[in-house]
Formats: sequence, structure tokens, C-alpha cells
Amino acid sequence: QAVLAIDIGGTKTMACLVKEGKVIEEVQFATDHNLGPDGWIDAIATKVSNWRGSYGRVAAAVTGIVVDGNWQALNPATLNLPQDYPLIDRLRGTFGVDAIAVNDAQCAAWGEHRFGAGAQKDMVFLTISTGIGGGIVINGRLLQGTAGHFGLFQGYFECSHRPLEDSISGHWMHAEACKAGYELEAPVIFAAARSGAPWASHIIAISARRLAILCQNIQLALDPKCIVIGGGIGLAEGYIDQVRGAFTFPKISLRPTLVSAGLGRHAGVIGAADLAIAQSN
Ligand code: BMX
Repeated sequence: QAVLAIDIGGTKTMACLVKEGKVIEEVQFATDHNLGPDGWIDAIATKVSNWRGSYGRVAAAVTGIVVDGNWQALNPATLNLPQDYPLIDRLRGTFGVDAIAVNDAQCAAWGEHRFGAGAQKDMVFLTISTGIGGGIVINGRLLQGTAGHFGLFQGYFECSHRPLEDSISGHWMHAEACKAGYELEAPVIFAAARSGAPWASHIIAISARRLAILCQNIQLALDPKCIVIGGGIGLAEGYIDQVRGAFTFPKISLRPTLVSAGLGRHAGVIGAADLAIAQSN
């Protein structure tokens, strides 16, 4: 039977029916920050009401962490959540089936490991989106809890008291564009750079340079076979090439191997569905 897999991120919410590692139905819409978790779950339930009966469990990939079924934000600047929101209970109550919930980037790491670009035993996944999420698979096992929260590393740039993602991610790009007088979101900043706007190219280049340092640090810590890059910014045209171009390790053999997410924006839902099935067996 299929799994109802949902992915709630700082910018987008997606709900899919997933069967045997494949998305068979999909809806996607913007995450309305004014609604809060009850509103997001209600919105999903309304949009997928005609899928009732075709899934046997719910799997949620969510930004933030879930501890003992309760959901919370680590960086409220990417998505503000009430403290300890009873996510698993609410999902069970709303959809009437058993539910699991795991961090979005950890789900995506698992999805990429099982069905995408990271089949090796040791791999790291990074999503560059509203924030920077990460997931680690070592020896074929997904590390859970706070593991992989690379975006939450303490920053070592001009805003050292803030999480690292606040000086790299889509959230940061938007803030920088505003400072330059353009109130634009990341996709439009990329479009502006393509049409030759120097302020936009500058923001993207700084983000890529900083991400290159983060990737090198991950390589030193975990020596993964590859770092799979996903997320709206990570998958934007030319971004990964800029990150590769900004590596500073002189020895090429020490540099990380970056690859694009094979499952694209579906990595989180596919991974979450697979984790739900593994848990039920
Ligand atoms: C933040 C953190 C991570 C998440 C990452 C990517 C919160 C709310 N989120 O680092 O848990 O994986 O953002 O999230 O603390 P996204 O919304 O950008 O996909």
C-alpha cells in the first residue's frame, strides 16, 4: 500500500502518495507562516481528501526536529514553530493511520541513499533552501536526532553569534537583496544574476564560497564518498559549479565530491515513505 508522505519546509509544503520509492500523486503549495502547524496539517488534509483509503500510513519530513513525537524549530528564523508541537498525535488524528515524523534533510539523505545519487555506504546530503539542512548516512545507517544539522553550526563570518545558515541560505540571500534595494526571493535573485545584475551575482558567489568551506569541513569530519546537494538553491542552475570552483583545499584528492540530488525535490518524501515502511516491518 502507498504512504502519504508530506514535506513541510520553510518555503514549500508538499504532499505525495509514494509507492515503492516512486511518487504517484503530488500536490505542492507555499508554507503560510501565519497559519502554524494546525493550519498546515488542515491545508494538507483538504488538498489530499480524495486520496483517503489509498494509503496505510503517514510519513512526515519536517524542517526542525521531532523528539518523542513533538516537533520544534532549532532556528525559528527559517520557520517559527510552537514549543513541542504534538506532531505525531495530530497526524494520526487527522489522517486516521499510523504516522512517523523525521527531519526533512535526514529524510532526503535517506531517500538519496536508497533511490537517488548517494548509494554509497557513507554519504552526506545537504539541502540549500530557506535554511541549510543536512543528513548523514554512515555504514548504510541514517543518523537521526540532531545529527547533520550543519546549518546550525555556529557561524564564523561577520555574524558569528548566529547559525551558519543565516549567512548562506535563501533566507540570507533575500535579506542581502533587500539591503541592496531589491525585495526579492532567491529564485528571482538567480534570474537577475543570469541576466547580468552584478549585485545578484555577488550574493550568489558569497553564498557559494561559504558553502564550499562548509563542505570541506564536512569532508574532514566524516570523509563521505559524496555530498549530495539538494534544495531550491542547491539545485539552481550553476550553483553547485560555483561551490566546486570555490574549494580551497590545494589537494584535489581531499576535496569533497559534490553531486546533485537524483530525486530532486522529491528526495524528502521518498525517504520519509521508505523510513515509514521500514518501521512497520
Ligand atoms: C534549519 C532547521 C533544520 C532544517 C533546515 C532546512 C528549523 C526550523 N530548521 O536548519 O531542521 O532541516 O533548516 O530546512 O530549525 P528548509 O525549511 O530550508 O528545508
